[in-house]
Order: sequence, then C-alpha cells, then structure tokens
Amino acid sequence: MMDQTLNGRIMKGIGGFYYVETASGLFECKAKGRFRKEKLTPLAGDLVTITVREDKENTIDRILPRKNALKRPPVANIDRLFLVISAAKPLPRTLVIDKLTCIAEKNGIEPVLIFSKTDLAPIDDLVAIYRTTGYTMLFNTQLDEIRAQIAGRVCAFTGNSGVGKTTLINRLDPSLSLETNEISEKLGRGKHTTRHAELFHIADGLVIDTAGFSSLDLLQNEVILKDDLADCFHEFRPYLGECKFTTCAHIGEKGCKICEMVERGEISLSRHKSYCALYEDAKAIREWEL
Ligand SMILES: Nc1nc2c(ncn2[C@@H]2O[C@H](COP(=O)(O)OP(=O)(O)OP(=O)(O)O)[C@@H](O)[C@H]2O)c(=O)[nH]1
Ligand SMILES: [Mg+2]
Ligand SMILES: [Zn+2]
Repeated sequence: MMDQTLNGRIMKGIGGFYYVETASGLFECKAKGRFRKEKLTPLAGDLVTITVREDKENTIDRILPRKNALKRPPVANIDRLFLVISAAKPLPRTLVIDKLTCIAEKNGIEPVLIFSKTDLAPIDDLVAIYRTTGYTMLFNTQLDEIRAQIAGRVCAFTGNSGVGKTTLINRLDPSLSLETNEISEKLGRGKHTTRHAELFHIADGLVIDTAGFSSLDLLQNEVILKDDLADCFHEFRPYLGECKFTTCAHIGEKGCKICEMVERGEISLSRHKSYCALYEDAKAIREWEL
C-alpha cells in the first residue's frame, strides 16, 4: 500500500507519540523533527496533516493555524471554557472566576459558567453578579443544556479542585467513568497522577480532560496586559470609547462610562472590583518582560 496523507485532529500526546483522529480512524504518529527546530510543539486539539506509512512510523507533517493555544494545560483550538463554580466546598472566589473569564476572552474562548453543589449552599448572590456579564449560566444538574453547549465544539472544563468537574463530565457521558476525587481518595491513590491533556467525544462535541491541571495552572501561565484588560471584560465592551478621556483606565476617573454603568447597576460592582485589582496586577507587567 502507498503512503497516505490524511487530515485529522490530535486527541492526545504522550511520550512523544500523538494520537490523531481522522475520518479513516485513529493513528499513532511522531512529530517531524522540523517542528522541534521551529520550537513548535503539537498540542492536543491541533488540526494536522499526517502521513500514514506501511513500514515506517506515521508522521505529523503540518499543523494548521491555531485559533488559540494554552500553555497549561497544553491544548489548542478551544471554543468554550466551562467554569465550574461550587456554591460551597470550596467556596467560590469572584476574583478567580473573573481572571479565568478574562483569560478565556483573551484567547477567543467563550466562557460558560456552571454552578455546582447548589444543594449545599445558595448561589443567588453569584448568579446576580454574573447576570450582567451576559455569559451563559447553568447548573450542573442541567445536563441536556450543558450537552447542547458542547455539541459541535471543542470544550474544556476548569475550576478549583473539588468543584465537581470530573463528576459532571461522567454524568454527561457515563461511558467515560473518569476517576473523581472521591474514588482516588478511596483507593489511596495520589491525586493528579497523570498530567496530560486528552480529548474525548462527548455529546457530539469534544471535551478536553485536563486531569492533573488546575485552574491555578491557567492563572499562572496566561498574562493579560493592562491595555488589553478592559476588552477582556465582555460587558464593558459596548461602553469602551465612551469615557471622557481617551486615556481612561476605568478605575474611578472622572467621566468614566464604565464607572457610571457600575453606579447604574448595569455592570456589577464585584466585576469592576476584580477589574481594578487585575489592572493593578497588570500594571506591574511590561511587554518586554514576557
Ligand atoms: N454535594 C455535591 N457534591 C458534589 C457535586 N458535584 C460533585 N460533588 C462531589 O465533590 C467531590 C469532588 O468532585 P470531583 O468531580 O472529583 O471534583 P473535580 O473538580 O474533578 O476535582 P479535581 O479533579 O481535583 O480538580 C466528589 O466527592 C463529588 O462527589 C454536587 O453538585 N453536589
Ligand atoms: Mg477531576
Ligand atoms: Zn473609563
């Protein structure tokens, strides 16, 4: 048989091998040496062209341009990021949620908020805060609605350890039976034994299981510059450019449209507080430091 050129998507990468799904099946491939020279690492989620060979190892020959790429977890081409937020155990922290939505926005990923453990504590205050963002908000019990959000897209789940990400993914597709904390504790196994990203078919879409990566990894490895920050707050966008001063940083200046909208309750105070805190952090970062 002759060598075959196929298009596909990297479902996972382990120990230098990549598993590429194509219309003709799944193929184990090696990356061409050229990528190493170009300092380009194939990532789970990458759309690639591969050559399938009869008597030699299959290779990834080309990585198609990416929509986005995260460092940690190392994944590409994500469409939606599900932020799982628990009402309790662990308690939600708005600054963390807001930083994560900013990282998503910066990468062209649509955040979707999923509230879990609402059987343990009320979540109304948080729902009220995020209503003004316009983001889709769902409870972890709304499985069909969550499945509809996944269909046709590449999705990732994030959120603190213990919020119930794996539990939810298992409920969305019981055939997966990924290991939850409960089980790994019972088996006396250390948490996060595997640290690789892998794509699964769930609900007519692809879900990246980022076992071993925490939202902290995302938070620590993605940087947003201060001039890009306001744009990452989705609900600020309609008003940007309407401040009195073109140099307005929206942190309490006179004639700031964003601050006016906060006063009017159109933008939630909590989100603006996060913005101010993140702006302070971002001030310390210079582009040449990246
Ligand atoms: N009461 C309650 N418990 C839940 C809910 N969702 C998950 N849990 C429990 O929370 C614990 C942690 O759930 P996991 O799914 O392992 O959490 P995780 O987000 O995957 O955690 P990491 O893998 O460490 O990031 C388990 O004991 C679950 O049974 C929920 O809606 N309500
Ligand atoms: Mg988990
Ligand atoms: Zn302003």
